[in-house]
Amino acid sequence: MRDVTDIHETAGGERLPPGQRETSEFPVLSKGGTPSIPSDPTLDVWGAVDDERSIPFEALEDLGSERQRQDFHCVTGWSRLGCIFGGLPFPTLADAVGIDDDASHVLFHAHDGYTTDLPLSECLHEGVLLAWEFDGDPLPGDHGGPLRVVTPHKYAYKGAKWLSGIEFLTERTPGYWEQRGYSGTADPWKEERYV
Ligand SMILES: Nc1nc2c(c(=O)[nH]1)N[C@H]1C(S)=C(S)[C@@H](COP(=O)(O)O)O[C@H]1N2
Ligand SMILES: [Mo]
Repeated sequence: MRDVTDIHETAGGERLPPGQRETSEFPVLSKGGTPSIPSDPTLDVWGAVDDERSIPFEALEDLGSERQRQDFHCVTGWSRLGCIFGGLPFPTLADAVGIDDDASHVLFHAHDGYTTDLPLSECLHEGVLLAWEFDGDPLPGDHGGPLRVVTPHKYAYKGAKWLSGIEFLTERTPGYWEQRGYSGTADPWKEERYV
C-alpha cells in the first residue's frame, strides 16, 4: 500500500492543514442528493487526448490499481486522516489515453451535474486516484460510488464523486464551486479556500 499522508511535508506544513479540525467521522457533502448511475457505467475521456475513449468501469482495473493511505480535507473545515482508498492512479490513466502536448487543464464531470477543474500538472500527482474502494469495501454510493476522484493534496471539492467523464482542455474551464468563488488550485496548506 502506498502511503501519501506525508504530502504535507512537501507543502512544508503540519499534517493537519491550518484552520482544519480532525474528525474520525466521514461526513457526506453533496450539492444535491445521491444521483442514480447507469447500470453499465463508462468513464468517458475526451478533449485534448490522442485516444478519446469510453471505458467501461470494469475495464479500469485492467489499466492499473493501487491502494493508498491518504488524508481528506474538506474546505468547510474538517479533515479525515488516514483514509484507505483503492483505485486507478490518474497518471496511469493519462498514460493510457495519451495526452496532447498542449493540454493544460482537466475538467471532471459527474452524474449529479457537478464539475471541478484542476491544472493537468496537479492531476498527475501520485495521490490522485479514480477510486472505487474505501476501507477495503466498494465505495459507498453517498461517498461517490461506484467511482469518484480523491485529491489528498487539495481540498476535497476537487475530487468529483459519481465520476462520469474526464475532459482534457487547452485552457481552464472553472467547475461548479470554482464558478461560485472557490479556489482553482485549492491548496490546503496555503488555505486557498476562496478566490
Ligand atoms: N459529484 C460531486 N462530487 C463532489 C461533491 C458534489 O456535490 N458532487 N462535493 C464535493 C465536496 S465539497 C466534498 S467535501 C467532497 C465530499 O465527499 P464525501 O461526501 O465523500 O465526504 O466531495 C466533493 N465531490
Ligand atoms: Mo467540501
